[in-house]
Amino acid sequence: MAYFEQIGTVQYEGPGSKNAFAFKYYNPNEIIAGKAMKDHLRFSMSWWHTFTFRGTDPFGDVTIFRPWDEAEDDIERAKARVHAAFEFMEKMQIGYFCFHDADIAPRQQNLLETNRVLDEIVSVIRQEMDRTGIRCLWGTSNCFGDHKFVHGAATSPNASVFAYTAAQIKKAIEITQTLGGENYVFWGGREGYETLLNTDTSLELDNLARLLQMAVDYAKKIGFTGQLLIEPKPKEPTKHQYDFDTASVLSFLRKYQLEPYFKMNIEANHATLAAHTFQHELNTARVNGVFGSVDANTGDPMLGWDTDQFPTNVYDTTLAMYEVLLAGGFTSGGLNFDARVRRGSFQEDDLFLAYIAGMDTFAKGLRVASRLLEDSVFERFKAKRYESYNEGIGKDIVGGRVGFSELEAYALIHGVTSNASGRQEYLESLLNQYILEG
Ligand code: XUL
Ligand code: CO
Repeated sequence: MAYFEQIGTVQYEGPGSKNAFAFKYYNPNEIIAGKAMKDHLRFSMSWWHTFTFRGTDPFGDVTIFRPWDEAEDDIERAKARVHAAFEFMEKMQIGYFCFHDADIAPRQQNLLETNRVLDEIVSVIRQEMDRTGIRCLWGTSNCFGDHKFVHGAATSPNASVFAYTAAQIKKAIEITQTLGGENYVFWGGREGYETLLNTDTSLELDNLARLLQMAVDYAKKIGFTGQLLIEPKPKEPTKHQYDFDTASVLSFLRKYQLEPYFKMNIEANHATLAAHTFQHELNTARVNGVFGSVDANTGDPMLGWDTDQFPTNVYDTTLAMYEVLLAGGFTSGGLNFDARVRRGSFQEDDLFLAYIAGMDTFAKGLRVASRLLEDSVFERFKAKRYESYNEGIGKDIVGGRVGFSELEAYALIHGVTSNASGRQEYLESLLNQYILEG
């Protein structure tokens, strides 16, 4: 059964097109900087926001009624979603999907039954993957939604919840492996605290590290070769999430000697919630060698919560793709649209329009970023700005050849040379010029 009969495969028609159901900037096979756009961007669909989100918010009930949700039986519903999802990805020319265990298959009375149903749905997904060639970017486990996770999962004060979390993640890694997932993501859903008055942060963080080490060991044991990723987020649902941002995740990983095994899955709206720009988070991951993948969305600048909107700001996507290109591009990672249509955008075709908007905005960002790099616009400026470290005393500082005494002797004789302008406004207008012209 087809769920989107009235919509054909979305094609590239170029910036002049007035067809709402066409790409204006995303041309999958066009070569940009030596690589096809589809290989640069590695777009992925999030199962949860695209196929299970039904428009609810804290104030309101379901607004989204999908034809694939009509079956009474929840296992039949899960299977219908698989077929709808693959039809959607094929028509959108999206090569990857990401999933939580909980959104591909309904939870059952106990772990054994839940795992059995998971296997049943995974085999339907596998068939669809074989039919279409669409691949799994990453899998993850939902260790936050169910009531047992009320006080956290690996950081719960209840050891049996820790054990259950481990069992759930074990299964999620196994099914990710069965689906050929290129990564496995840890998002610390409720790993954080509401108040320090009842929280032993030291034990909770040790336990979180223990769980991650067990995951590393188990992945190795079963030969899962996908990249393990951590997705930082500063708050929501808890007041303080331990994986606050890239810098705090890095210091945690370093403390527990886990850094070699993990990279970052950077989410745009999570960066905003941490009072960072998306570019900042990507930059921190890149310069520390832990850039992995991206959850592509945007927040609303007026709202302090995770709105998971489709990204439509070319300025942000340009700077994001600039960092991605500087990082050498995606390897196992990709651009997963961890984004959902607004509650009011409840028609099926809104899903297409939303993904077209997000994909075109990133495609445009890629085009501009690659031209900025081709012309070394900021690189040339930066090279000049730091040139005092290429010779004389600067070269000795970075070469580790001088200490305080030598530098004091130098300062006494030479004082300081004059500083140069940072030219911020000029650089910002150059960026505008590239965005507007390209
Ligand atoms: C939550 C979030 C998740 C993770 C996977 O804010 O972004 O969807 O990406 O659990
Ligand atoms: Co996410």
